[in-house]
Amino acid sequence: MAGGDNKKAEKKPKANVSGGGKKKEVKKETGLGLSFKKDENFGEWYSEVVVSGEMIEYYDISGCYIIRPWAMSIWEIMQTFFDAEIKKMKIKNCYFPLFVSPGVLEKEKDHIEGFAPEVAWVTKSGQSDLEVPIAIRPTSETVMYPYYSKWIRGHRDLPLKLNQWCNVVRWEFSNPTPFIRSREFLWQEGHTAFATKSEADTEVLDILELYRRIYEEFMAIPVIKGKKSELEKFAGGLYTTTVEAFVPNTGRGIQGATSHCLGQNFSNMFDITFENEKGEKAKAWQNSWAYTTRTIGVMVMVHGDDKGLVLPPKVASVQVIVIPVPYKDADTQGIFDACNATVETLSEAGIRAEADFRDNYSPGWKYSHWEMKGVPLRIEIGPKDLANNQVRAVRRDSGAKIDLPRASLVEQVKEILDKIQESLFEVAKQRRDACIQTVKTWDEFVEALGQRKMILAPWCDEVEVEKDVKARTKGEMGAAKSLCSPMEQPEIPEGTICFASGKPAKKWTYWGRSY
Ligand code: 86X
Repeated sequence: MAGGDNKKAEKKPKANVSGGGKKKEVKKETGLGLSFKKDENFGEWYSEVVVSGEMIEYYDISGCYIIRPWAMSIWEIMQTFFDAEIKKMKIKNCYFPLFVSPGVLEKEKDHIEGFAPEVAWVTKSGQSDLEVPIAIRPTSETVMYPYYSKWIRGHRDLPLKLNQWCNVVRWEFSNPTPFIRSREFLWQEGHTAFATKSEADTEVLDILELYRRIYEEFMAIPVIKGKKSELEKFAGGLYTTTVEAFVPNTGRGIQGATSHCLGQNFSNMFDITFENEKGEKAKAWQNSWAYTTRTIGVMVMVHGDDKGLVLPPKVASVQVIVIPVPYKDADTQGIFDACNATVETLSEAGIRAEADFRDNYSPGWKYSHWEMKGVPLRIEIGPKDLANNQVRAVRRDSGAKIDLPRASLVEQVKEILDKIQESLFEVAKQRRDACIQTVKTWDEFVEALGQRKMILAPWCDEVEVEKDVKARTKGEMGAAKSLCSPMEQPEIPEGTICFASGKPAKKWTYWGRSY
């Protein structure tokens, strides 16, 4: 497989986390913690925490990463939620091939022009060149829509609502980052077709709401629902909606997921037409929408700390880790039995609990290990706890220690897990909100951008003005762009002018640097 020149501007992963090469000495778990601090060296901290937290292993192809069970289980929990919700909406799962024939890719030429360098191609089988090279899907419009054209004949064939869970490949050249920017990633892509625009419009927002829930209810990350500008929308579509998250440490916005109304652009291109009730030929209205494994990266960036990952209870595959704390002369068997009983009681109540009985690690080592992995709640059971018929619980997010009587264990653990989930969201929201700055003038805008803020400004909504903002903010850290116009628009008083052009303002829009 070849994907063009891949030597451009790639940051080499650190030696101790890189795959490949001779100096492959993988950093052994020492339990001593991270060597980088989140507030001092965010980039290195992130690379280290995803590896030490056992989410990611680096791979010997740049931009590709091994998703280990600890991260995959998070993906699966979100998948279970989202999959059930879209099934309620009568969306059906399917699977289309990984490979795209070049002819069909051509068809979408106008829209893939800018993307073409990112397309990876298979050119050989064994030693012989393929007669016709085959592309690997970067997204599946061109794979799926010829069949939509075939399957949609009359109005009774609509709506057609399909989704697939799959991998896609985009051969990116800018610095790869686990989850955030990888050359292969997992996603769901939904592709739907309707007889009317209003049905399509409704679905765009229904899906966007599910994306908000994934971020806010599962990942405990606040997001802003909004609409992308003409410059930032998917060029092939009519309009693009988004949930935008923010990473305070870098001062960058990040698109969390996207739900597009494609209008009739693709039905024109792929001849997706149907006979309507009046017997006339009509073009289908289409949507597409996706969220990716990027969600996991945003979660690490927002919640992680200097001890490692911090997992929200709702997505943690282990919500409670039980650790025996035996002393030499203590009743070790009694402690082990209490640990087993605790796991059993919690598991029966639907709480994901495990015990760490490994005898080659000390309790202290285990504490840091599970803190590194971000388990929301640790339960320690020692001789004193055994004697008092209690356990000691320690919260990962706050470090707070609470003694829990074993009689009310389930209720109290449930309550604490709920509190952790709620508190992670509240803390993240306060930090995010503290980074939002409302400005009215260009000078205020530039100042806020210098302070790595997410900037809310009144805008005239003109493409040329956004291009101008990009040009005027070009620099070391990257240009500012519009992130989204929030669905919930604050009032725009009469006479409000655009922060960048001085023309009458049409809408409030978030601006900033972004991923
Ligand atoms: C845009 C648009 C759309 C379905 C979504 O955002 C939701 C799910 N697709 C994706 N896009 C491309 O069309 C694209 C095309 C090529 Cl050829 C490429 F190499 C990269 C791409 N990246 C994004």
